[in-house]
Amino acid sequence: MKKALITGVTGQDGAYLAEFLIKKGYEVHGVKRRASLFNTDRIDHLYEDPHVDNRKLVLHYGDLTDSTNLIRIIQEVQPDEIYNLAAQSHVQVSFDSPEYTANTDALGTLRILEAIRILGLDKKTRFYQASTSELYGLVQEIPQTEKTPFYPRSPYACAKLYAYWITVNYREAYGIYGCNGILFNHESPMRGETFVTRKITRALARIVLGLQDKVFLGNMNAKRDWGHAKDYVEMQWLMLQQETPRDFVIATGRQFSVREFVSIAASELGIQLEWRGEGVDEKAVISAMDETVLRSHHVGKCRLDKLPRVGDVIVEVDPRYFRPTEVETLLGDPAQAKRELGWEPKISFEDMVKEMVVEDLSLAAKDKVCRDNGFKVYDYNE
Ligand code: NDP
Ligand code: GDR
Repeated sequence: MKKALITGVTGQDGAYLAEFLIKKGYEVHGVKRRASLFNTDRIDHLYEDPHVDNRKLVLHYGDLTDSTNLIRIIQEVQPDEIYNLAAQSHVQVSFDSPEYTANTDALGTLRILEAIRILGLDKKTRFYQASTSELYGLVQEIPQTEKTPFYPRSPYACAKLYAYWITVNYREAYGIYGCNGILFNHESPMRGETFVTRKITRALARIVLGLQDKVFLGNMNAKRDWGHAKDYVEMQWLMLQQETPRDFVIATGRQFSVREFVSIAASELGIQLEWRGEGVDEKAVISAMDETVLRSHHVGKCRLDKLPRVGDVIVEVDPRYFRPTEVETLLGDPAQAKRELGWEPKISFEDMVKEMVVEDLSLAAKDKVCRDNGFKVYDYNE
């Protein structure tokens, strides 16, 4: 039985990858951080009691900023494959915490590669590095391929640039099987709530149920190539199954703006939007509403008694979400992955948005039922 070690197992990709590898018959080990609250929500369905023999998922406390801890875990597990998904992954937060981001995202990667070398696992353990389309930043070519020059635009992207090159360097210097997956944005119902897609689907679901009035966003013109996380973790595994290690762009080849994402997500809930104003004065106003669309979704016992109305402003721009240096446009060309790995994304952009909206509507409906029945619900917007 193969053993895989996943750093960042409690994150969006970690959860999908752990499930995928368990289904493939792997014994999966995950590194989770100590937190004052439970942080394993995304993998609770995979959790097994530590008293059970032959567990498929084993969790270890650890942190990418702690070398000795990483060396010990890797020595204990002796993994065939390491997937380095752990990172301070929020671009805007990296402007607030640049040093921590560099320590985790750049040096954390080095620490794992050094651990592989120190422990003499360089011929046994294959290494996957979660690289990113943010490396292209101020894009030099459209669409972006494995050969497009990098131009990082945030402390996050600069840290990931180091991680990219140190992975290439350890491959060339020591013969470690190390690959970079240059993944474009990928989303899902498990996406963190402060990334723009999930922020939008969560807010719209709460707006239609009367739990909040509007949502504030930043740069509406930013364009991204958004795929589904479930499709992308399969690629992470495929990259480690090849004869020779290589770096791959993983993308859909389609691009939408933040504004388009909002409109498509809103129409899933039966809301048509009209965009008014420009820049910081831009707003989305409800121009039509078809209640039957909303009622066709499953909302359990939730009362639909506080629906928004035509004319309501439900999206406004707040400059606090503008970034000091922005990545305006990203569009990937996944031709190499298609040609050499036979990979194609299975879930379309439209189906992904729908899945996210439906899941967030169901979560919002639970909150609404609690609230209607007198239970206090924790609300980020209060
Ligand atoms: P998430 O933010 O959802 O997950 C990040 C994971 O890293 C969490 O498990 C988090 O733990 C963990 N983590 C953060 N800091 C540390 C640390 N110091 N030590 C140990 N663990 C830590 O990210 P995604 O799942 O979306 O992304 C996975 C990886 O892929 C990241 O490296 C990201 O930068 C990269 N990437 C993501 C893309 C995307 O669109 N999703 C695109 C391209 C690259 P906790 O749960 O405790 O916070
Ligand atoms: P990104 O994702 O920075 O591409 O990084 P995010 O969803 O945060 O932003 C995408 C674009 O939307 C614009 N935007 C907003 N973003 C957020 N978070 N909140 C807002 O209110 C908002 N309004 C507009 C942003 O300015 C940006 O242009 C993600 C992360 O998963 C990284 O870890 C990963 O490496 C890259 O994707 C590929």
